[in-house]
Amino acid sequence: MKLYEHPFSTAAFKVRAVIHELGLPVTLVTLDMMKGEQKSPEFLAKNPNGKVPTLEDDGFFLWESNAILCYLAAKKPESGLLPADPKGMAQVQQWLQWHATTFAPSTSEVMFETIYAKMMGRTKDEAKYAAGLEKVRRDLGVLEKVLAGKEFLCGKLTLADFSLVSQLHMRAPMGVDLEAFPHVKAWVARMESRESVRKSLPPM
Ligand SMILES: N[C@@H](CCC(=O)N[C@@H](CS)C(=O)NCC(=O)O)C(=O)O
Repeated sequence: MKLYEHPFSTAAFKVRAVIHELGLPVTLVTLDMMKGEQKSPEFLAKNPNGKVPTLEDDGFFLWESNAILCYLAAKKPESGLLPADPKGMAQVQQWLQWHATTFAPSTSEVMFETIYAKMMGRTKDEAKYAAGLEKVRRDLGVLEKVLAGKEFLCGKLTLADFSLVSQLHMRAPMGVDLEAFPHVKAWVARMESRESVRKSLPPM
């Protein structure tokens, strides 16, 4: 298998972490995003969105990081990262969809006004930043309630933890403080202490 990715892509980070967690043989292919390799005709034939991460497995191409996580976990059902029982499976899907529809958009708003604005050499739009931060705090409040008395979102370690925690690894430059969310803070520390996650973090 090959994973087309970039070290600074949040969506690729969680896929790398799950690859390490499962011990799957996957070759990383880093695209030169500054040169626009992700929009080359050759790459668009693999993923018409021109985005990373994209997985290639013996002629089969798959994009959207959460779908890739499910595909990889399905190759190792014994890992329990994607439970097979209806409730367990649906609960993981619930969190993957909440990631895609809610938490990735709110954290991306904040990333856009901090990390990306700096990279693009423009000043931060304070109003947009404040609005994004408010949404992130709303979402952290949801995670805080769910994580009270639990080590992981679904009770035991699943894809949900890898997917959601990936939005927070750049919390310092994003100006996101977890002090008011002690259960989230402990969960992030728990996830970031895993070798699979540590090995996948971008070079900062
Ligand atoms: N929803 C997608 C997001 C993918 C995405 O936005 N990837 C970014 C990097 S994090 C990308 O490739 N951007 C390049 C571009 O849009 O040209 C997923 O979860 O895989």
